[in-house]
Amino acid sequence: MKITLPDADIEYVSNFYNAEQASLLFNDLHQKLLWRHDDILMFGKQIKIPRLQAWYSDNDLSYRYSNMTLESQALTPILRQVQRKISEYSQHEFNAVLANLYRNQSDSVGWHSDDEIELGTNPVIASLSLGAERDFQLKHIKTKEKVTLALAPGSLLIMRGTTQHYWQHCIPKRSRNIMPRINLTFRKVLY
Ligand SMILES: O=C(O)CCC(=O)C(=O)O
Ligand SMILES: [Mn+2]
Repeated sequence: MKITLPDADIEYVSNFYNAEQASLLFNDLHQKLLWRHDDILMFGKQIKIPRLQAWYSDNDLSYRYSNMTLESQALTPILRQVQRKISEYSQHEFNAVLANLYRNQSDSVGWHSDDEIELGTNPVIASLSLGAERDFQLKHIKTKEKVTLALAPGSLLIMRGTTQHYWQHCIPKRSRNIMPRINLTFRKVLY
């Protein structure tokens, strides 16, 4: 399904993996990925980011953002299998995946665009959701138009074209209890 928004090209596939496959994948990745609790430099202080992360890439590409460098691991066979399925569907090549683990409702990611210089202009970002459903918000940087999409387990969100240039996105904290969620964002790092 196409999400129709100005200056964006966003596709949402609700059942990219069915419920059973999504739950198996969640359990496997939850147990086996090398989850790290990284620090971010904020106002001169090192503070823990509100989620766990793991960075996997071909060719040992490291990943720098917000003053952190994530050390790369080679993709596991399961990540490779997921990458292949997403590449086939999207007709796009990826060479890296950032995994996020939101342990509960207090974990989040703040407003940002996936606009790191290493991703080039108009990057294609494919984002697979597993575990609990979480709200994903988008905000246009000029008009401030805001939309909320609920990302269901097994769903795939593909952002293309100028999306990262005009829109920021976030996963907000919530006050009601929410179970863990894993998100895999596949990217193509150019150098
Ligand atoms: O968890 C999500 O759906 C989004 C994660 C994200 O925006 C990122 O890792 O850049
Ligand atoms: Mn992002």
